[in-house]
Amino acid sequence: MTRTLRTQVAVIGAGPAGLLLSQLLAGAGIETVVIDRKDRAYIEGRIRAGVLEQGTVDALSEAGVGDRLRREGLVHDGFDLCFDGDRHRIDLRALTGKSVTVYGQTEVTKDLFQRRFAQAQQFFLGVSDTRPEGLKDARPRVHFTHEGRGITVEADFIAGCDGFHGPARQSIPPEVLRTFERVYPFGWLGIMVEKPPVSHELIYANHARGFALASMRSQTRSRYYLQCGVQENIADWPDERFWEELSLRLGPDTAASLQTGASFEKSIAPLRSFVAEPMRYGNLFLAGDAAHIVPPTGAKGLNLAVADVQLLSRALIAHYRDNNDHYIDTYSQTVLSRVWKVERFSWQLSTLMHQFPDNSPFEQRMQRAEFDYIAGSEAAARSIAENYVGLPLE
Ligand code: RFL
Ligand code: PHB
Repeated sequence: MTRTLRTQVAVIGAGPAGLLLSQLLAGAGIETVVIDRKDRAYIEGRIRAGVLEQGTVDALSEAGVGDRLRREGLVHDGFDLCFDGDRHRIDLRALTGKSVTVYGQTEVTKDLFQRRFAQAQQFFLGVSDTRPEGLKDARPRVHFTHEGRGITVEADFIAGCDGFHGPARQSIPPEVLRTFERVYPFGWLGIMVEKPPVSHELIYANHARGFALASMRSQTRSRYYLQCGVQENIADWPDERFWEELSLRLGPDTAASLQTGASFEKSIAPLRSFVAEPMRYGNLFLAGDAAHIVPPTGAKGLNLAVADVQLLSRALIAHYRDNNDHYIDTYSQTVLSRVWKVERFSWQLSTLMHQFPDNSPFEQRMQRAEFDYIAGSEAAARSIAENYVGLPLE
């Protein structure tokens, strides 16, 4: 028999977007039910983002999960762009007065889960057959199966925080939904290793052999990426080959201080730009990767999800607390205007920093000219910096 539950906001997805939304709403006394098709250990272990904008750090602090982040997060005042061995530091602090914080998405989700469980939040994890329904009704519903039992959550609103492959966006009628997409002709091969990072700041490198990124999670744990073919097989990338290729792409000076070791995570991620419009349909709101994807070059995906949720929580809180639907009515437009700017930055940095298989010699010279312009113009460098530290919410 199907069990029916009632709540104010049904949240599909317990990634950073769904967990933070639930937490921000709880702070205003608004009740949520959060469901996810994966279990907690899986979600917490998913290695993804590493760089948080100041606005993201502030939002997490406001949600009561800023303590460990402030203690363990590494504050970075700049990063390096390298082009064929030439190196230019983007001084974030000097150019914008702001910095970014290196703190893994795994840690963000652990902190949020811990806080939500401490407050006995209602979760259904490991569900299947998630199906949103009645999006234009006053009481929309989410149906799913949990531990073999059918469950229906009836709510005032549904928040689709279920990532790129989730069912929320797909439940918007095709005649309403418009999507915009660019798939890049390469992926990123990423590894994690228990060794101190090669440099105390991030290095993004465009080398004739392809892009490379030197990143980190802590003073003792490094994260490295290499541009690779989307169809490549991880088995063809034993650690030795990875280190050899990374050394070539970072150049001899940097490679001299590279500490190598056995990787404990290795995966290939495709690169994609994607936007779905609108981000609201009836009483369904999309937030995070459910509505948009950016290539990881600008480190924006998680930050964009957090910004969406800040605006969505403001809209829902105004609805319940002040009976004011202005922010609900303008949510999609407000969020999309920022999303498109962040898409532009991620696309620009990806286009500058990768080797494109069918780039003509002209396009190669354009990349070089853009790097030289950034390296020689404070205005150009500031434009990169202000996007990297995060654009204002609206
Ligand atoms: P998530 O994290 O994908 O969470 C969605 C959740 O929805 C669940 N779900 C369902 N639940 C119920 N029923 C269904 N049918 C469901 N289908 C799906 C999923 O199980 C999942 O738990 O989306 P969210 O919350 O919007 O968060 C977005 C971020 O995870 C993502 O944008 C970032 O990880 C992107 N990203 C980066 N972002 C940054 O801001 N800085 C970075 O440095 C950065 N680096 C990266 C990245 C993403 C990467 N990959 C692998 C895609 C580096 C990489 C390699
Ligand atoms: C990461 O550390 O995973 C990372 C850092 C910067 C990026 C993308 C990923 O642009």
